[in-house]
Amino acid sequence: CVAVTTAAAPAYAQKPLVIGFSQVGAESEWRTANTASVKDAAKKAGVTLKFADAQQRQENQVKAIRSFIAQRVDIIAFSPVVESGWDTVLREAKAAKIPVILTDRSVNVSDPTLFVSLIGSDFVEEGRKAGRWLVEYAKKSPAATLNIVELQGTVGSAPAIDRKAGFEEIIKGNPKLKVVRTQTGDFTRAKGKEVMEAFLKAQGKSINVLYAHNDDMAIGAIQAIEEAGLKPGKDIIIISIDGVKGAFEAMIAGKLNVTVECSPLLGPQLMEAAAAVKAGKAIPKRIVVNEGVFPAEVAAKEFPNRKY
Ligand code: GYE
Repeated sequence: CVAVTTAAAPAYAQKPLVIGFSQVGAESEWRTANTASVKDAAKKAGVTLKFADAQQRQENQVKAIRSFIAQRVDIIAFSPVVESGWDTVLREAKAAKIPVILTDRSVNVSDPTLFVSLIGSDFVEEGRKAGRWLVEYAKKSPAATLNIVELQGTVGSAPAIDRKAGFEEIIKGNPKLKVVRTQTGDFTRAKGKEVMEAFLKAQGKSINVLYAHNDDMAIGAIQAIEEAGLKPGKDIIIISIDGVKGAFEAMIAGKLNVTVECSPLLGPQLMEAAAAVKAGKAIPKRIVVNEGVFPAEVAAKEFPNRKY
């Protein structure tokens, strides 16, 4: 006869973990790599991923989160396009007892229990690294002043706010370094090019340095600089952030001087954290990613090792 057992179902018979993930958009090479990392990691972990692209609009993210709540997913994960304005929808998730994990970007909320953890980079430190590279460059430059233009990321986003603050912290008090123009390029190539064209028009040949909050805007700006008859990487020194392949190609071509690494490969850590939360385990409130700085001199050697 066949024994009837009431023991708990074995692990392989358990329902797969369901994660609702609201992505910022597809604005940059970084973002494309980040999306691929999350999708790949979900597949490998046997997680059912409900993926929504917000096209860089907060209202779309709020809608996606509400739909994840209605579908009763196990975990909601999202990369918030901007920092503020999340209290209401996150309170709804909490009331529905669905844990929220933030990836990449942080939020500004009145109640810190509205999310379990933030997995992502230290953007202030990235801004500092960019600033430190420039301070070293300035020491060797014979120029009395270096006029800097800054291409900021998406207005109100954590990386734009923090990369600006970290950079300013390091360069302030250095009499040689002066930010003459700063404007958003929304983290895209097209906007980076457009805003750089406006900077060049307004400043003529007086721009010495471009600090771009991401590689894509720097790559767009490089086009604008070339079209203006100047040499990117020489007439204008260019510093950017992310470390995507396009940046390494630009460095190898001598058009970009340095990129500060920001890893988009957050998928595996997200899947691990989600499984732990589902199993009722405590996870750290902040999970930071380790990253480096790559000047143009090491670009050719490092290029084959780049995974995004
Ligand atoms: O640097 C930029 C992207 O949030 C860290 O978003 C991310 C930033 C990244 O569009 O390229």
